[in-house]
Amino acid sequence: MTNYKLNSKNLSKLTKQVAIPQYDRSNVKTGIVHVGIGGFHRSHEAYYTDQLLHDESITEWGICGIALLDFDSKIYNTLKEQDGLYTLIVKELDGSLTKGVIGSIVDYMFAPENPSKVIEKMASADVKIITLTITEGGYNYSEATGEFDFNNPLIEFDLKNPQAPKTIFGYLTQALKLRKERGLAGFTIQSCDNIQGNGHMTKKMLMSYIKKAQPELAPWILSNVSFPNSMVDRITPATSQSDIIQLQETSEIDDAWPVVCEPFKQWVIEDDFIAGRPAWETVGAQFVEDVVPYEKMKLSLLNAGHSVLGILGALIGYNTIDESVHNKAIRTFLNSYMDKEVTPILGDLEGIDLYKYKQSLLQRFGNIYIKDQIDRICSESSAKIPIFILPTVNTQLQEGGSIEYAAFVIAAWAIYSIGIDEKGEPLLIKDVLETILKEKALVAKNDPASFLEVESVFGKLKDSKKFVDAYLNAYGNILKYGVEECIIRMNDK
Ligand code: CS2
Repeated sequence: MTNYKLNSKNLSKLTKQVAIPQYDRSNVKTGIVHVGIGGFHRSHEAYYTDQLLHDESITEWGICGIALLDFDSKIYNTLKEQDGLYTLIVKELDGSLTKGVIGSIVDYMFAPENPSKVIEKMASADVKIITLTITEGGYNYSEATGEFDFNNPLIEFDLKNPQAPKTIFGYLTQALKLRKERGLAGFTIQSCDNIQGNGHMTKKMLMSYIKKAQPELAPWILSNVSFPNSMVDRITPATSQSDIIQLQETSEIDDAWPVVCEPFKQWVIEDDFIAGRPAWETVGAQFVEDVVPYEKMKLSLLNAGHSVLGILGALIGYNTIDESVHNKAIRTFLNSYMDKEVTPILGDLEGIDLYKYKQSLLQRFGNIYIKDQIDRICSESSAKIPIFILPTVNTQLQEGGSIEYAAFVIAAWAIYSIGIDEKGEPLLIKDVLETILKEKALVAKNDPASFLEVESVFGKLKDSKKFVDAYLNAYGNILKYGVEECIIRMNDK
């Protein structure tokens, strides 16, 4: 089979096996600037938007993808070489692949190369929405103070260099300043990150920055920018070399960076778009008045479930999430965590059958074709745990409920942070707090409670005797019996 390098010119040569954009991309303007063009954006928002653009009367909602960090140069270069095109490979539950070339990213920029170009783009009249996937840690929120972290050197840099910033806060501030000066309307800033109240968080963090950087701009922002909350969902593992080869072998496409994902997708959005929005509901998104309950459900069941499977699985020596969930003891543990500790805090969710939701999660985690990497799940746990697990713990502590399973996972994470699994193999820890975590984890071998002193992760949790007792008990047991034996004992209780 002949393979063609994926780009606009070669699109028409692709004859089979793959769906291609059936709309004129050159006609599509960019109404959306998206910051953070990793795999998740490309399996989710860009996919929904591509579906939408198949209605050729819609020409104003193309995406301009921004690579914000130096680290993102590779994806930028790939998109540039491929005219913004990439293949989305959906790995169905029966192992078959559904492949489609996605065309909604019609423009792309590498921010470190030309910051003013990005600012101008955000400030241009066509742009109505800025969407973000900048990761949980990207919001510059300090768990210790509950506020914006002005000690971050990058923030200090942006305050001194407003025209050539490095963080999202610097970019948004400068773009909004230009819009105001030019008499243009504001825009919507829509976070698509896994954070409870992601719109509220974005607003709170941006306003803190603006009050320091450009205080006179603050009132204008409050009446000209909206920050809808949204719940986003689609499991998107890192693309592996074998995915790239499999695509070459099963299609005519030669794509340097396809995206792989599960069939499931969900996007629940608060309908608060100050400058208009695409009709994403026509392609499956849900617009609701209050997205908070959906976010809470997803973060505390799916994302926390991932962390549970990832951390326990990593210590046992597994590489992928499906291996972990197919271990009966871990699966039972996860079920108990979801039923005994998470479900009671969720209350009634109108229109949602929680039992079915939890069942569907187990099926999704168990998809053996996805091969979602435990390394991906455990990466940046210091930003994930405070969002995915600790809100559940704090609510349960207030209400006198069970915290035993969560405490076990935190103890396992403390042991994981030493960097060696139970077989004695090294663990790949990728975390901005890696050095601190490792230091604390080593001290914790003799004084386990000291791990809970990492205040930027745990806040004041170390002051709860109930939690600390459960954590110490779990820590000691894991070292003595190993994760699997411990959870078998817990499950038998
Ligand atoms: C994962 C998420 O990063 C993580 O730890 O839980 O990336 C998860 O796969 C997505 O939120 C699924 O929607």
